[in-house]
Amino acid sequence: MYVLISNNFLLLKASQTALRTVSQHARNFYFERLKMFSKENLINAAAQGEKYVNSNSFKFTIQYGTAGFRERAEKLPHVLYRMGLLAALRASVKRAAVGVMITASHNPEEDNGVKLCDPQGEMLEPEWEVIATEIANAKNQTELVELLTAVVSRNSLEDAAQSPFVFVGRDTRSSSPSLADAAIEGAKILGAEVKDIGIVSTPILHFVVASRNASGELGKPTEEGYFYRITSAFERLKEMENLPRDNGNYKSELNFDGANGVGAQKMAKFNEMLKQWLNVTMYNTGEGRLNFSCGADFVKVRQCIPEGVKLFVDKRGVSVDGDADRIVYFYTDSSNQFHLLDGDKIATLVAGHLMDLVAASKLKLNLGLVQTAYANGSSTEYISKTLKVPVACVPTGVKHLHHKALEFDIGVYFEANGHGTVIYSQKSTNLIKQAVEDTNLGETENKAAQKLLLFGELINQTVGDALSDLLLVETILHAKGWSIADWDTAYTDLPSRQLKVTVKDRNVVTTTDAERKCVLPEKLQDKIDATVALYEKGRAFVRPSGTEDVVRVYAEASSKSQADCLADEVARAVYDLAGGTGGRP
Ligand code: G16
Repeated sequence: MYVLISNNFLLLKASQTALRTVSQHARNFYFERLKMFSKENLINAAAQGEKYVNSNSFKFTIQYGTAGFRERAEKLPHVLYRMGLLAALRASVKRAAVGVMITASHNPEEDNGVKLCDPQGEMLEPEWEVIATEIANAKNQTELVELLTAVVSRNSLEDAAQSPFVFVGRDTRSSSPSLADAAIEGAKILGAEVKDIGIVSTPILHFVVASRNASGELGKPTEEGYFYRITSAFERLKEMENLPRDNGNYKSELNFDGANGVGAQKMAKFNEMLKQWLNVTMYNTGEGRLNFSCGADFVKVRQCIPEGVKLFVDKRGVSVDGDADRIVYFYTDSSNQFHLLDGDKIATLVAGHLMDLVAASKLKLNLGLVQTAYANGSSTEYISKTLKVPVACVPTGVKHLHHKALEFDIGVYFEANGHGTVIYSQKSTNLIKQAVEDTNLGETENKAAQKLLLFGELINQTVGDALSDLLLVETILHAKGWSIADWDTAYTDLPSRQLKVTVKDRNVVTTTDAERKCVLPEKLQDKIDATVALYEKGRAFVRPSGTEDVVRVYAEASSKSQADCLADEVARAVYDLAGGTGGRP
């Protein structure tokens, strides 16, 4: 008995001590949290980042461009560390998870970069792009601490007590793991809980972030959750259609060019999960150099079959880019002529199909399409005159298209380079769900609503997603019983040509009117106008790239040779008036 009492006494004592220790930990934890963004911790964070700085780090200014920072990989470690710091601050301000994606997308293997993703899977807010640029370029620790302190005080984060949450993903570049480590260290030093999701496509990272903040509405916030959501919707749409695997002119064979990047790895997973429906032959799966003579950007700009791909007449070929957020289709006809079906063709196919479903469902939803200046003139004419869909034009960059697309109940947006998606407003989703559950609705209306709902799940609505877009296109072609040539007959693209001009400073070129008019340098637009006037159906514009150190030139005209000549002339005008370097084009 004595022993028992004694034991109980000891146990009581032990649990009191344990409780004290636990509450001490909790207090420490609380105070640690309070110190997350204290001046002391910001100074410490800036000091810890010094190991990523070298004598060349500040010899150049880096800009948050069309989709984040992009540079030669060796110039980026300090930028990535600082973007880790920024991500922790951003997550605290938004009180939600954010994402950091290490990638330079379509750029060469030697480049790398970072795209920051906001809580709903959208691109970083423009105001914060400015902050990101300042922080990336801070010349020394003092300047960096000042900038961080300004963010903390502007957003009253001094007492932030909740640990921010940051997802980090990366592409397959050899420089990506160490850059991801730098970003992770930066985020952690400011108290963030970091989930490293390894090698993923950019759209998977965006989905995972959105999904974690959507309280289960999008499924699990993991790569598996992404595959599950998309493949389930794909299979349920197939079940509803109840058609054979090959339907009419639609055949299940597909030739896939993975750009030697992450898209190939993730497509292999879809391939395995959906082999009942698709017969995919994979090329450029990682055996060659990333984006080199292959991938969506190469195919779009060069308008030819990517290296290594064997294509039979009228068979579908498809290319994605280095981080699998862009997609283009292509084929060759019986006269060995190459045909490109780019983002414009995808947009028209998708918009047309969704419009038919909206009409069949009798739901009152307005559908609109968003393009950029790169959209082929024929596509814009087809959308407005044949599809009779409202069409808007915005500057290059998914963030601009996404923003505009939010104005519609169903917003379809695609850049000609194959970057795009569809977004349903909350109102549309609610109306569609109600229609699906409405037992009084006719069978046709109800089925159309069910399909609209499933398309909304098949589509990665957070951002352009090459693989989700691929399954979307395949589903529509299958349902229509169309070959790629059938799809291509909707309208004929005007021949076009894109060129790059290297200049001393690409920022001397500024534009307006959704990049269709050049403001500076003076006289450049006059020269473009005068040149364009000489070409039948001529149109051309120039703009500074936001991902490469070049000025881009786009031209279209009634024939291929005319488009080529027009592009060459405009490129020479850029070279002459905007400080061209190297040989004159
Ligand atoms: C990024 C953007 C796209 C943009 C492209 C080219 O794509 O996400 O919206 O069209 O850059 O931009 P720029 O002409 O300014 O270089 P990605 O696939 O490279 O990330």
